Amino acid sequence: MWFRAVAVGSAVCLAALGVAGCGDDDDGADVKVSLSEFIVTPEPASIESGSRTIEADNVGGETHELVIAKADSTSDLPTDEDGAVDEEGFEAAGVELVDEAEDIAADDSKELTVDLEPGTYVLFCNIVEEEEGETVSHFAEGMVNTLRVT
Ligand SMILES: [Cu+2]
Repeated sequence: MWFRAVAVGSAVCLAALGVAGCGDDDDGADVKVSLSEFIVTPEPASIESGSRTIEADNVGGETHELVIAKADSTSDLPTDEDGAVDEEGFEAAGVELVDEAEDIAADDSKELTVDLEPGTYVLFCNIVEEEEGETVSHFAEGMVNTLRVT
């Protein structure tokens, strides 16, 4: 499902290359989510409900992803021993996975179109990597934020 949204997003991105670049505000996304080490910033942070396009814009230097989950707060998300979000545990925790855009390379962006009901959504990157023998969870490092839908 997200694959199709990604393909559309990439086509828009390619078409915009050389004209205005990718990720400019004029591409029609309702929310632009900036991803970097290790911050997730939605702009705006509050939008109205309905079918909305969300652009995940990797402005950092590493590959990131954007996962959208419906939960009252970040602390509702179940985590595993690495400090990463345990997406397998969503149902038991009453958290709903809405959509995700994976493998967004540095300077790249992907777009999702999602139906958003009023409430709180948690936006995070759930990449876990090994760095010099240590496990680094992007979520645990701070790649999480919330989006309010009214
Ligand atoms: Cu990340």
